[in-house]
Amino acid sequence: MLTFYHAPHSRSWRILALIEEMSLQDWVTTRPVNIVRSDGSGAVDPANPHPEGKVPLLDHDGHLISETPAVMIYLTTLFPGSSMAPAPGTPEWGVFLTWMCWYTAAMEPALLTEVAGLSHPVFHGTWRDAQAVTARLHSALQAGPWIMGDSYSAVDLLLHSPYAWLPHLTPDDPLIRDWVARCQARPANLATYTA
Ligand SMILES: N[C@@H](CCC(=O)N[C@@H](CS)C(=O)NCC(=O)O)C(=O)O
Repeated sequence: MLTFYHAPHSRSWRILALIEEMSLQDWVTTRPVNIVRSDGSGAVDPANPHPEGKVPLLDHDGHLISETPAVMIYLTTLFPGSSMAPAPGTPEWGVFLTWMCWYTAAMEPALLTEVAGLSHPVFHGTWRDAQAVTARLHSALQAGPWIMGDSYSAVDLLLHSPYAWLPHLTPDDPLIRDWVARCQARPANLATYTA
């Protein structure tokens, strides 16, 4: 049994959107939970088994899978054959894994340090900065129309999400702005963004 723990207006909307894109609603039960918000509101929900009280979390028969890219990789591997990820084990899947890990190891930290107004040589040496993120996305989108080429995938869903959440961070780059708009126009994203 698969149970997805979700909090409205949080990072977990991306998993909700993936479930919608892959039509997994009959396989995954979504369970809304409370979380502590950055303004101090909310509370840790005793119904949420995440060890830190966070979302997203996927429970597969008692095994807990957290971290958004891990949940995305897990679901697209468990249910292969959708357009949201290349077939597991192929070279294209290796590229897919690279983008998933790059998001969590470089893109999100770079954008968050920018939001926090912080810079440090150690940060730059590890995850670079927002300009480097822009350059990497621009380069990938030159072939386009999606990050991995012809087909929208979980990579687009994940990588456009900080710009959907914090639009002022979107670089003034037509390739990136148009891609973000195309991602946001996906019916699954429109249906789940505020859910
Ligand atoms: N690196 C995690 C971050 C998860 C995360 O921080 N989620 C926030 C919601 S946006 C949360 O659950 N916060 C509750 C808390 O900090 O207690 C991921 O990408 O899945």
